[in-house]
Amino acid sequence: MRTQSAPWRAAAVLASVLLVGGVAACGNSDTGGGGTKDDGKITMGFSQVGAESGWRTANTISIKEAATAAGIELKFDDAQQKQENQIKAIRNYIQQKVDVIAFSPVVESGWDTVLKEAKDAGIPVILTDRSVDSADKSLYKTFLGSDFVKEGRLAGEWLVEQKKTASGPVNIVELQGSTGAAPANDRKKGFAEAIAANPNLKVIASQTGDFTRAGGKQVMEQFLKANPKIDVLFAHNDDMGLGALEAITAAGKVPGKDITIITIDAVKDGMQALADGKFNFIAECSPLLGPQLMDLAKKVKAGQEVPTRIETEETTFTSEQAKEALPNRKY
Ligand code: GYE
Repeated sequence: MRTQSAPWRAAAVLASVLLVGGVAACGNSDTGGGGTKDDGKITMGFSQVGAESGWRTANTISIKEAATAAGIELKFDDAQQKQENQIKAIRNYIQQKVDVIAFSPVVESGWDTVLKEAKDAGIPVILTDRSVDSADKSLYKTFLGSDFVKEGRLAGEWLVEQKKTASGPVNIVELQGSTGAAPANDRKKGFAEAIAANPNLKVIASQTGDFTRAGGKQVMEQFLKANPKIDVLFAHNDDMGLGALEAITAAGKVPGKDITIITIDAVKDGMQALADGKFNFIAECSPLLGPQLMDLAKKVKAGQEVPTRIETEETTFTSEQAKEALPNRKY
């Protein structure tokens, strides 16, 4: 019987060698410079901005679902739009020796110290959705997310086209996203660059509404009180635009007619408002970053090279296009 078991044993040894090799190829080797656990499973610590908007909710769902689908253990923290909470969460993940840290930085500045701590601990960092302004690009492996300047530019270019025959001044109010956030800085910049093509187009007031409906409503009320003639609202996201709708209606004006409304994101509620003619134009920003993020985490952990910048594909919507797209909209 011994002679019969020998080939079987050889096969078993071979299988276990292949298995170990396979697991290493799937990302448990040390080459990723990552965490120190060796249980064959990737653990990701993710620090989310908050739950400020429909976009954010869809983004969180995408990340959680994709982690489960990819077999990645996800530690998730909601920072409630506060940088100090994100720094705390990242330090916790470093202490827990997770394999990969991913986060969506609430603001652009002030990350160098904590990112250096992660680097020194050998834990790779992936930025998703929003970026940081760190000069040292070696502090993170890659940035997966949208081109926010382009989104602002697309919004502005649409307006330039709409108002090309305007003979007098077109008064624009702007609801900015959270102060210091990359999408707020960049969307403002892209929009300003585009509308510079027509000197009639003027931003007469610009303030943060913190990316929330409540913020959008409150700031729009102030805008309406202070400015008798508002022709256009540019809101840095759908939620602020949706909040502003209430203020505009309460002021006796018809949104989408008396005031042209342009937003960014294209979440379902925004798309509904666009289809209903209350909004006039949306530049899309996709929150469905989960599957790509998990894929990147596996690659980074396996020590594979990844592009330092991965841009999300996006489009724009008019009211007619929103009507068509709405039935198939996932978020
Ligand atoms: O546009 C907004 C959210 O960072 C792209 O954050 C994201 C922005 C999104 O609160 O709705």
